[in-house]
Amino acid sequence: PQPIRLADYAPPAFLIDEVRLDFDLAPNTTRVKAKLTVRRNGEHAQPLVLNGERLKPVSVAIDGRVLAEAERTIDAEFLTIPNAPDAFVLETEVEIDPENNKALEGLYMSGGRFCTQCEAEGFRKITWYPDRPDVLSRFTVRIEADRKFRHLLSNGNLIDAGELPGGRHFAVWNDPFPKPCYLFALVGGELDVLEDKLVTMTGRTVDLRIYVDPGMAPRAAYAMDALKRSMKWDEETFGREYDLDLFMIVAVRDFNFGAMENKGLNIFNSSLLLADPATATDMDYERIESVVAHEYFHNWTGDRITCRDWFQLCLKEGLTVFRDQSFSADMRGHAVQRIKDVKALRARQFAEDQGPLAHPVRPSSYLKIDNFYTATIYEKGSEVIRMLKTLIGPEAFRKGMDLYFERWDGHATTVEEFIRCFADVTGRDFEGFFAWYEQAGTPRVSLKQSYDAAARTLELELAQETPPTPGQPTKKPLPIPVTLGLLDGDGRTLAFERDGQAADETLIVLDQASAKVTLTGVDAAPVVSALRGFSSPVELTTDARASDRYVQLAGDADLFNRWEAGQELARALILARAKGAADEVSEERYAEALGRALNDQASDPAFKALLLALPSESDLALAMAPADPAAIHAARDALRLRLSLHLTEDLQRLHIGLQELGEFSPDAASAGRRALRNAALDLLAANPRAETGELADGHYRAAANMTDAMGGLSALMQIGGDLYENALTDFFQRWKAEPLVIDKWFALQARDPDESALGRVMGLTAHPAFDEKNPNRLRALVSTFANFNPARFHDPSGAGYRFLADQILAVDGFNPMTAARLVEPLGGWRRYKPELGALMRKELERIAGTEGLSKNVYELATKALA
Ligand code: BAL
Ligand code: ZN
Repeated sequence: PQPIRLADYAPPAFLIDEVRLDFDLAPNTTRVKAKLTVRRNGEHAQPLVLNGERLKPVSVAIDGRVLAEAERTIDAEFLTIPNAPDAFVLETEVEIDPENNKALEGLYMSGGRFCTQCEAEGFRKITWYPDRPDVLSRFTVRIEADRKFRHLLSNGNLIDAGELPGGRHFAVWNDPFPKPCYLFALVGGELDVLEDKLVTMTGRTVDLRIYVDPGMAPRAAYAMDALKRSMKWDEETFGREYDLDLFMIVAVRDFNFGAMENKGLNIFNSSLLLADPATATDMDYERIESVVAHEYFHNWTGDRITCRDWFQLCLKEGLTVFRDQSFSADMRGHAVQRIKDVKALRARQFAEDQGPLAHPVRPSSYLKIDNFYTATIYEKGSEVIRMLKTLIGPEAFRKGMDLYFERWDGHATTVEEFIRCFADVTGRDFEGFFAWYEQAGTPRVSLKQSYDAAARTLELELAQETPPTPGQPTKKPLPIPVTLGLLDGDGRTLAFERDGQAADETLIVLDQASAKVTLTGVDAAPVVSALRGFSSPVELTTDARASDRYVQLAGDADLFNRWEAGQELARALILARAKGAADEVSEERYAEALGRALNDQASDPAFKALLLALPSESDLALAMAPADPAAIHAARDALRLRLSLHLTEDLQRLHIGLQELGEFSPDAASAGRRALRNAALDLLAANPRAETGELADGHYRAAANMTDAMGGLSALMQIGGDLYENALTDFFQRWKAEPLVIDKWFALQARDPDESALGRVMGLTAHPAFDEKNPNRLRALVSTFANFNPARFHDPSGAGYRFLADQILAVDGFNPMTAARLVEPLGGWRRYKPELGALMRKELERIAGTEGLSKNVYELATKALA
């Protein structure tokens, strides 16, 4: 297959001003009539070429005249009309089969209801259309169906509805805002609805409706609350008001994405919408809040202003992630949110950057755009916006955003035009900054310090280097913002001067390969607190000593760096053990420091819970070359045991003291207390004594909410034995009617590091509750195993890799988008011990050599091997 290249972009040959769609819904034989008002875009003689896949043609007519077969060609991908007039009405009719659409792209059925997913290229499975984001059109949609499909929904406003003979009914929707077809949505089915209203900043009343499975409306209450807070936040923070009189969200169980920002009709994976204390964990609440906000924020960054082409995906995704992260920080606390965002960035994006699938925030070619909904485009895309804001300051950032909204409203645009808005409001040149969009790889920044006590100066020597990535052997220097402060030996903020200006903190922009910065007026030998708040997405190495890290862990004014210091210390201890050089004295010192941090009454429980969590095994694997997952697992467990022994009394005290007596509340402070209590239990469980088993079992049985139930179950998993097996059975029996909870049951077993886990996971694929056609269930078992159980996935026999490859090949037969997302864990094969790498490679070769592979899996498997 030939790649699609950014350099080949050409404007659309034809534009569509109006679209009228008529759906006659039936599970196996849905008829779709499309009436498009088409006009030639510029002077040219190109044919009209419309995308269309898996469509059964019924008719094609221009200006009312049915075309003869010789006047058009239809193949597996296109409808081509060579001699189209300059302006005309094209009417087509096709038949589609939603019931058998298991790729979950286009129109399909989930739980007996019709629903759609069109981003990126699903609309072409509904009707013939120029399926590209720069063709914006006004849509009117008539839906007709049997009355048992009670709610018939589409984008915009309902303009007509009524009953029809034969037990049928219809609804007509009009969306006044021009949009690309990837934002089209349709839903048809029996649903319950939770309703609310919101008065906007200009006094308009917007109806809010969340549609869910019958009986589930109470579980949408938190999503509704999050939606209302998001709408107000976007008004207050970015001056953005909602533009239609109605905003709808629909929850579906079978969904490839997390959620989708269709104009006025968001469709959500039910796992990111439904919550109550009994069935959802605090992490679920947190994710619901952030994804509801994310999809809502797309209304301006994605819908009102969209992407010219799919290479610009980060224009809407990176920016919208930045907006949702900022919202979550305002809702839940900036430091804790930042730590969680950086953990996710490192786990997913840094790993991506270190492997064969590394790509820039704005890639320049692809086979399947579906493969680029990646951590790089989303999370690193957000980091780039964050750096932009850091570099120009919050006021100029807001002005640039205002200009962007004003200049590009109603258009499909590019990253260049976005950045131009900031250049225009600041008068600054962003040419160097643009490299952040075009250059893949995680920059490595080094920092050396030298203090001159007599002169009271601190000299900082900074250097940067970005390692080669596929297709980019050499890299240029990037403008890297490094926020930096100083501490004295007791952890107190140490003031200094930079260029004669007194400061507690300063921003150094490293935009050359290396630079020297001198700080003056430094009264004592300082501890340097660099890259505060993780001011850029880089790997920082410094010449800081362990003693400096302890000072930071105890008292850095920047909470991110307090946490980071703890992680650095733990990482070094675990890696030393993994290499056979355990430093027990330092381990004790670390345990003592952690104990002091835990007893710090001033700090937030959510923050302490993060301090208690050691770096993940995948984080550690990135820091070990070549990575040895078994050694990392054993070393990390050994340090956990030491901490558990050293901190037993502190942990027990926390576990008792944080017991919840009142009613459950999902707010951040309550969630933080539960997080700390469960983190304490988790560490206690690293010490498999009989008492710990009883404690974990008691915790599980006394749990009054899902957070605590999962905390108990997870602790029991570490201990194993009958208590664990009985709790697993109990959990399944109790929750077998709740798919979202049963997903947790599968996921928990998938991340069990016990030697029996691979056999158990393989056995679970034959469990009556396992359904590979449901992406949530598939991800719960297979993706959790491959991504979060390194000790067992990297079984020396290669059986873990073989299991994953078998799953990828099976799922590729019906859902290529979801199958392709499973390839990444094999992609890192070069980073592992040679004997493991060879086995991973073998499975990639088996995948790539399979006949009939989808473009999605082919692209990732071949790139991973290259
Ligand atoms: N646009 C795809 C889903 C999301 O990022 O919101
Ligand atoms: Zn998004």
